[in-house]
Amino acid sequence: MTEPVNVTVTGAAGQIGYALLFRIAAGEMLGPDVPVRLRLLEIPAAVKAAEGTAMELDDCAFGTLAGVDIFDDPVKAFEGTNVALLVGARPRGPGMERADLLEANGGIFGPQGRAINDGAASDVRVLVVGNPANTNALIASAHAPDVPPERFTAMMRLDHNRALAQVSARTGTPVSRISGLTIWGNHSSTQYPDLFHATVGDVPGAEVAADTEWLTGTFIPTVAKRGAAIIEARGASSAASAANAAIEHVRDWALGTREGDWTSAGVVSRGEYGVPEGLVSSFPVTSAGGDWQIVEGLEIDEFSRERIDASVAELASEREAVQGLGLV
Ligand code: NAX
Repeated sequence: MTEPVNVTVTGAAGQIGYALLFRIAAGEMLGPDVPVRLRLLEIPAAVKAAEGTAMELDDCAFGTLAGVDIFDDPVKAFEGTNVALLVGARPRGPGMERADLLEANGGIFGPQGRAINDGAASDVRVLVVGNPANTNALIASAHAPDVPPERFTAMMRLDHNRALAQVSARTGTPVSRISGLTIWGNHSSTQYPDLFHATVGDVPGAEVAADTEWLTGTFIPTVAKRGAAIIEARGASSAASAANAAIEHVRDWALGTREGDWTSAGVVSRGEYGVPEGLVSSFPVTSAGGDWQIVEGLEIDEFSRERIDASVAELASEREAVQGLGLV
């Protein structure tokens, strides 16, 4: 049997964790023939709940699950890890300022980055889900000087999938026949879902986007504010769709993106499309051989440029804030 892949999931007892772990264990993330060993990290108060989840994982008797270990210490949780899903984060509490939120998360993602640096396997790949995801990825990476920055990514796949679903609903085109969509920038309400390079069935995305009233009045805000709409309807934030997006992000990273298409992921900028170097921003990306590549050479018109710049400016100001706090 192949050697199991070590997968560390933080925030394992949370709602995304609950929607995620069973699918990873069932082989949906790395493939049906790849055994996984789960390493769950929680805060001490939630370890008991994580133990309950581990009991349920046992009870599924998944053929691809080689074992489950539970930790409340990041140093141990990331030992030998090949894939790290950083889901647990500090949510914004009532009256909490942005700087407080960034500082609280710095206290989580700094030590986790350090633990990954010191203990993870040399092929480690990291997906940050916990918000503010892009800046948390930046913080973790800054604490892992021995791990290439390309290995730290932030989840934009849920936004990407939300955009696909909206275009599908608008045009009646099956999702499988929509390609070339991009989410640019930050995982926040400033993100820019870009239809201009897409193909929707047999129609260029630019044609769908030509209805500017729908584009600016419905499509862009619906995608960008979908998280809030889910909370309003469900009384809780997105969980199953977020878990699904995390699985798809890692699956594509490990196994490659679909031929002739790209997806969106928060990856470190080397200055592509004018995004300042070092920011973890969403770009159009393909994956082959376990590495993301930014799709280059797309023409960006004024409409898109303005929106990309606004979201990237927000990322730059988050970086400035965490620099000011000494977190990067
Ligand atoms: P929950 O509050 O249900 O679960 C979070 C879990 O993390 C809790 O069990 C908590 O004990 C644990 N935790 C907190 N600090 C920890 C630490 N230092 N080490 C290990 N575990 C820790 O939140 P959930 O709904 O699961 O969401 C998790 C995160 O995902 C949140 O930050 C949320 O904002 C973010 N999201 C990101 C999305 C994205 O697209 N990037 C979309 C979905 C989601 O909103």
